[in-house]
Amino acid sequence: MAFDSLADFVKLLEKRGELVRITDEVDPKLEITAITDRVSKSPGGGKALLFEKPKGSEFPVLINAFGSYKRMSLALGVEDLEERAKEIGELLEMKPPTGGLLDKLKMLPKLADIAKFPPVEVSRGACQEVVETEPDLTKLPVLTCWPQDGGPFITLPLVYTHDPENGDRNIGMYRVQVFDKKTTGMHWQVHHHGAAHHRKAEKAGKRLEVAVVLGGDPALTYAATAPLPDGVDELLFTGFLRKKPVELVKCKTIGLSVNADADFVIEGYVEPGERRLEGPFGDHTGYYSLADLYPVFHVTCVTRRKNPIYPATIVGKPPQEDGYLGKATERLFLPILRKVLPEVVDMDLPVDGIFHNLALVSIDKQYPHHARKVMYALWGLGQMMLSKMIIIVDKDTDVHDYRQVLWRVGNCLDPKRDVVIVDGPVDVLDHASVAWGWGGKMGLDATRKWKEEGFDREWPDELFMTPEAEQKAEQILKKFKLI
Ligand SMILES: Cc1cc2nc3c(=O)[nH]c(=O)nc-3n(C[C@H](O)[C@H](O)[C@H](O)COP(=O)(O)O)c2cc1C
Ligand SMILES: [Mn+2]
Repeated sequence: MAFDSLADFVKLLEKRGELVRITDEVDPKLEITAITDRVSKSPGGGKALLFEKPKGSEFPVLINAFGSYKRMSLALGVEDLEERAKEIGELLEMKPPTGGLLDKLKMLPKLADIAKFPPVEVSRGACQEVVETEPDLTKLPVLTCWPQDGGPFITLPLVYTHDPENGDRNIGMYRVQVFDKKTTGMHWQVHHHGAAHHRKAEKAGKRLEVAVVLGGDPALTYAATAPLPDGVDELLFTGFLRKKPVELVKCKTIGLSVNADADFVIEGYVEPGERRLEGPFGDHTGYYSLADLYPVFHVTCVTRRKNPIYPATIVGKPPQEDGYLGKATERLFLPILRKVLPEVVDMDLPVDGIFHNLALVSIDKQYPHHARKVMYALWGLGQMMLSKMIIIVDKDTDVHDYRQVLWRVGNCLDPKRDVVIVDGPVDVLDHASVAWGWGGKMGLDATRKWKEEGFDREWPDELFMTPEAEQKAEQILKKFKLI
């Protein structure tokens, strides 16, 4: 179920007909993006691509490897994402055994599973087969994605840091702009855990050690994008996803340990107080995120496999590869969200609504203004705080069917009564908000309105045909080959 390396995942993709090798020379500057953008916008997300001859580098580039529902599932070791979502639900449902020995025994496999999750230190790792003490990032096939980008960007990095106060580890995916052989930007946004570690280090006037890791088991790459709660270890989550602990090796020049199966490890540090202009960058909004001041990463060493694969992605106008990483989060985190908000029946974050900017949520409405309670709760819950628009519907609406949602909004909403406008934090990538990092938010209550909510008119019934007439219709339609 777990992959020993990124190369192993490539092998599986190839076996399943999910990968195309591009044997022609292609430039990582714009050309790889132009090709991948077309492929990822083809029906179902197209194929994963392995660019074997990126111009100017000896390392092959893997891209769009997560870019379909099937490949995203395979990356997590399952045929269908829902299998992993179900497991998370079951884990959270675990209750103390009330019955006898049999009841307790039934719990054992699950508990054994949990005991297997934590990462383990090993003495050697494939990620250190080659050690380059004179690091040169320009040897990597780093993509310059869009014409107005500020330079080349590492787009699928796992950024390791430790909390300077309590030592908690964090791994986040934060893009890395390569400035020169040994220096990069560090684009951890203010709401994310890497930035929190950096704030603490700066407050203490301390250097923060950072490792930027590329490749290894794709389950960990996904975990770096997942909105885990503060202090929850991405490696523990990965151990759970892959049913095998992540093996760690000590870095050569810094005190961190990283996943031993990685393809590349870039070791270094961020100095307190140092900033440099980062960006612009063609972003997942489909617009350029503007250049801004961000911390600077100084590279002390690069280690790698003998034959590494350079993993990459591009972002831009949706749909693209990141949409499938996002869909994995939507499915895997629904059971967790429902632990806090059990009234939530389902949720859809449409890729074209720029994911968390627009959330469609169905609820089992139990009391007046229940929809508002859910909106406010979501605006206070982890990265859902960045949602700009939340649409709440009753549980009989399928939130994945956007036509149904529009039909409810068109019908069940009085804008004067049912729209909630508040202020709050928004994504720093949001260019329309009144200010950087905060702005307006809108909640639409498209549920059926109740008398207790002040609705004193009669709410009409929806149209449904009788079962008898439906039966007759079925018979006639079949007979005259109308269906
Ligand atoms: C392809 C991709 C690129 C991303 N780039 C960034 C980025 O540059 N900066 C950032 O703060 N978050 C970025 N994110 C989002 C974070 O990875 C995500 O919010 C994650 O949960 C952060 O981890 P954390 O909660 O441990 O901070 C990106 C996500 C993806 C899928
Ligand atoms: Mn985290």
